[in-house]
Amino acid sequence: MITMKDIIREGDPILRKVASDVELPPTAEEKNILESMLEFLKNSQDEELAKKYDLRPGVGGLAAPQIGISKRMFAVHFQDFDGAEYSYGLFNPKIVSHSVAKTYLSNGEGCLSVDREVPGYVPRYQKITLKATDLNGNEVKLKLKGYAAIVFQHELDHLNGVMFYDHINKGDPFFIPDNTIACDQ
Ligand code: LHY
Ligand code: NI
Repeated sequence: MITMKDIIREGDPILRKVASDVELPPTAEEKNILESMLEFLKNSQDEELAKKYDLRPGVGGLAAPQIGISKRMFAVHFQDFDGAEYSYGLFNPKIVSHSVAKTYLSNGEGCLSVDREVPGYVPRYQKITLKATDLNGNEVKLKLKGYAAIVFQHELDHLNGVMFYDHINKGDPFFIPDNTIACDQ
């Protein structure tokens, strides 16, 4: 079972590496790891289990490099602002198209691998179309917008060695670029 002690923190070079493609079909071990990543997210969202295992509550996404595995896979488990549920373990996710428009969370972003608050806006594509292979071996094509698009892009970034704060404007952390709107409830 994955717990907080398994989570790689900022400063470890693995978080800055470009992860390798998973050769498909995935091995049983790769599938097991991705399933346990999804289980970690579910546990973190269960108040009792989060307390019991001392998990950071309400985590919505986890990428393999964050548990020390430099492979292109991540899990997400969260509800969108309008209640839509997203629960996936994905191999080799890829953005195949995206909007020009961008969006950002007014409260900024955080990261399981970052034990500090980093203030500032993180502009991301407002809409993306993502292709990947899911845990059942099916190719999936997901159209995502707003909050869901933000979470998936945050996780995809981890596969490319990118941290959320890399996107924050250095001179003016709350600068809003052209064509960018807040993602709010
Ligand atoms: N998990 C974050 C989490 O709290 C992801 C996140 C946070 C995405 C804020 C968008 C906004 O679930 C991770 O850091 N996973 O990488
Ligand atoms: Ni993160």
